[in-house]
Amino acid sequence: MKIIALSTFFISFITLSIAQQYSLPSLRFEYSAYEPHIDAQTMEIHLTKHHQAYINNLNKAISGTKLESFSLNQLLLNAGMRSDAVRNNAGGHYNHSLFWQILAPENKQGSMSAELKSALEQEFKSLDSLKSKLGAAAAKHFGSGWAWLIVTPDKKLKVTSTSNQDNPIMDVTKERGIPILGVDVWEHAYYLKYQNKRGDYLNSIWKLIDWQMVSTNYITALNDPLLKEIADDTWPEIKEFHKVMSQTFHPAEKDDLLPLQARSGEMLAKAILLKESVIPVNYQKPELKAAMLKLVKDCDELDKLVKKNAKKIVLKTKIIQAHDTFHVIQGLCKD
Ligand code: MN3
Repeated sequence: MKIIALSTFFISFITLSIAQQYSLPSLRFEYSAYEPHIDAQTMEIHLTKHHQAYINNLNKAISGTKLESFSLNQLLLNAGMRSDAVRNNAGGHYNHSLFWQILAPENKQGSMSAELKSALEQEFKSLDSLKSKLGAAAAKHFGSGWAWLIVTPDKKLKVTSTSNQDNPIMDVTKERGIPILGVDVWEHAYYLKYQNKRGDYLNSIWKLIDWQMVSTNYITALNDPLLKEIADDTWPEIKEFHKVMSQTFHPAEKDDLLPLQARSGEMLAKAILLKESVIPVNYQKPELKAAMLKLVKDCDELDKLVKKNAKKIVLKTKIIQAHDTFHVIQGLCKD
């Protein structure tokens, strides 16, 4: 009996330690603390019913799949490859977690850091102008969605909006970056108190924004490796080249030259596309241009050797060289 109990315990322990289970975060203050701008009932239903439902549905959607071992950021980054259930509910969980974090009652808010203040002034001239930009992005949004203040891959601030539970981390979004402030523009966020007066809700929400928290998010976002992942993701030509390089180079390492022999022309074409692509702003430097030219030259030589039926050892030496050049390019794309 004891043995069975112990092994059952052990199995559930193992399952628990591998499976990713999301859970509801706590609010920083009581439901009523956000009044009169957001009423207690709205806060409670929003957190315990709406947010909880995103979490339940997300856990259900990933349960028993390889997505259980993915981080939330990984789920968001490649949202375009996920089911609607994962995309909507991972977004719903991330977006609401950020929303609760940046809200605080008027007398409990910290002040804005000098860094964020200066970045805001540089981008928007004044806090008032940011508020009206973000308010306009939210107000003109058709249907349900979010308005955002994000840090872009080139480390600038930008106002954007997304539909449903999408957010700017996702590859399905046009303007990408890490959100540091998000405003929920779903009716469930304001309807009990404001009914159809979305504009009044949007004016009031500013009274609840904790700028100290947004300042912390700003510094965190600037240093977050996720920003580089988003930048790479917005450079499709390097992803495309990387794919064909790894699918030909790794077999070649094991003396299987067939994939390379079949795809050397494609590799050359993708190296040319890469050289001619728009390099993300924060990677632009002369060494990178030079390395990309060298890559085209390497791939061109490789393609010619393949077409001349060169010996395996010659092809292998040459693809190692092209692979080294690509490594130089990747190295130059680190901040
Ligand atoms: Mn909501």
